Amino acid sequence: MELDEITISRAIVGSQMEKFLEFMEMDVAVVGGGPSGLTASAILSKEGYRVGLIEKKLSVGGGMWGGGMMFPRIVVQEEARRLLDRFGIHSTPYGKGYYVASSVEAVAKLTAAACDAGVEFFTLFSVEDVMIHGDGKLSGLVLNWTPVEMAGLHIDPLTMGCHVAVDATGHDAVLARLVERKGGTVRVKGEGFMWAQRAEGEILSHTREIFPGLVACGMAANAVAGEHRMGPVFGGMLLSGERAAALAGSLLRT
Ligand code: 48H
Repeated sequence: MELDEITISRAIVGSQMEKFLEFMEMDVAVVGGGPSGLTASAILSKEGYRVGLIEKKLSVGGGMWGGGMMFPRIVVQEEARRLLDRFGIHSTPYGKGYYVASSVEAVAKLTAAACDAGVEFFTLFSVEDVMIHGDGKLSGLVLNWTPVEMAGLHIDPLTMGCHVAVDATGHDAVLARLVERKGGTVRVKGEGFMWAQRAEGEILSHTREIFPGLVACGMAANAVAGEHRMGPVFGGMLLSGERAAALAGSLLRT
């Protein structure tokens, strides 16, 4: 066949613009493509919701790629092992109740599960604000291209509407802080010292709707709550993503 560069360009721009327009109104906008966001989006999409995953970087995976101090391994505890199995991530037992997995495989399989479930990815999109109108509920995101943000260009953003947003932005808890800064009823206490047992034990109670229409999950949930950090044990991130999906699902059904 004869290849034509213009057709190739039209295919890329046309199909992505179609998706962008389709997702101008979505059920759930998951912001952040780390382990908690990938888990939440894969589960919600599999349940039939229209889910967009907004990620400011070029690739998803967040802080999981690097494992612990660049050793590409993660540890997952017994309680979350079923999620490794659910996503087909191989693991090896290490002592009683610890499982070790490849961080690369974990990111790849979570991402593949999200793709298979129908999640639409918007990479290099950076959330810089949120929409909250008179009803006091978060109703959408304000976004710009990450390169625009990096270059410090003065270019106005665009918006995408959503019924529920999930703050899966990790340590920075970006959405929670945006709402707090503009006078919303969220208070971000900031994350505490390393204490894996406590941080992993409490993360599910911190995974909650922190503002109408906004669910915090993963490290963002712990940062909002002033909870400790846990280092490279990732069970809590997967469990928190699963819980965020359940919460978002129930918000969508009410
Ligand atoms: C779009 C954004 C924006 C924005 C950020 O950090 P993550 O991996 O988040 P989690 O919570 O799923 O996982 C945390 C885990 O990786 C970790 O760091 C742990 C367990 N640490 C423990 C410890 O003690 O240190 O991913 C967050 C993602 C990243 O990919 C960001 O690029 C993205 O969110 N993001 N995307 N718009 N404004 N801000």
